[in-house]
Amino acid sequence: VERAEEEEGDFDLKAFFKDKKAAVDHALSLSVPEFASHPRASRLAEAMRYSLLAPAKRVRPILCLAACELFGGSEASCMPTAVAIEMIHSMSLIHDDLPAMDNDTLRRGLPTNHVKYGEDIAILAGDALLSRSFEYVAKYTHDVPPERIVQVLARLGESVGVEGLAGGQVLDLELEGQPDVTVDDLRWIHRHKTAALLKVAVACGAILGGASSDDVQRVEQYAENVGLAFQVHDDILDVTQSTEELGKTAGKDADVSKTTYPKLLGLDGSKAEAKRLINEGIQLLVPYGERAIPLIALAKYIVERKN
Ligand code: GRG
Repeated sequence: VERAEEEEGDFDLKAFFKDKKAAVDHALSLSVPEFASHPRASRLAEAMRYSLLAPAKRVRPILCLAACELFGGSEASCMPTAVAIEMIHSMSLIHDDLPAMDNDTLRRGLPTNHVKYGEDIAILAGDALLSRSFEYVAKYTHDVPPERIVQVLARLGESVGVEGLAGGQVLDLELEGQPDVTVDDLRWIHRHKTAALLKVAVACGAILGGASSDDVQRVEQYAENVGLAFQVHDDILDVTQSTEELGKTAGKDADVSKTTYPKLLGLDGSKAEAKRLINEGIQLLVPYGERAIPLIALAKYIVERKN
């Protein structure tokens, strides 16, 4: 970790982030049409754009691009996949906020999709974003051998299924309000609900960039650590922001029925756990030397962010 930190010296994460985020935001704005061919169906396109283009950090697409570049791939060859991953993320947030799930009214500082467009349109906007993500990778990925594109499509599918987002969401719902949730249960939920998408972002970027299967496995493990740390940090923010910044704009509600890391490990224990996960993740990238600096800096950002 010390060696990684030394090498990171002059790297300007802010500038890297700004540049990548601008490229991703631009690509996202072009990725979904504004209208349907029947004007009365255009509300669907509007609802898709509303959630996809809402202000957000774009952590997953940026991780995807950085992983591709680590192995010598180009931003252009990876951008359709980076965009697709943000589409999947956006779908999961729309569905997560629905009355049948978390029943939230605010997301990314805006009314949730179903509050703005109605539950029917919100469900369909999520479905259409999910299918658009696969269509988008298949149609617009250029200058990459087709077998890599097939691998990306297979992994994207896997990341949403039983061993991905949907599975994680189910266990989360099943265990809500239960008294005997263990740290292992919590890890399973977060490995599936949160880490799976960060993992697939990094793995797909690496595959598109031409990484060997050993390298893909190594960066996937980095991403799993980052994903778990992301969630531990999120739980920490929930506690610190809802007590220290009560009434401010964070928009985070401490949900009393949920088991969280601070409840199981305490606040200091949770901070130590996040640090351990990030340090182990960073350690995995040390063999790549300077080229891994963006991914190392991203990992640190994950546990230093304030929202
Ligand atoms: C419908 C097939 C299907 C799957 C969806 C609802 C669901 C299943 C899964 C829930 C996934 C979920 C909401 C996970 C939480 C992920 C998370 C940490 C979100 C916050 O991500 P940030 O901080 O947010 O990157 P921004 O807004 O910056 O993108």
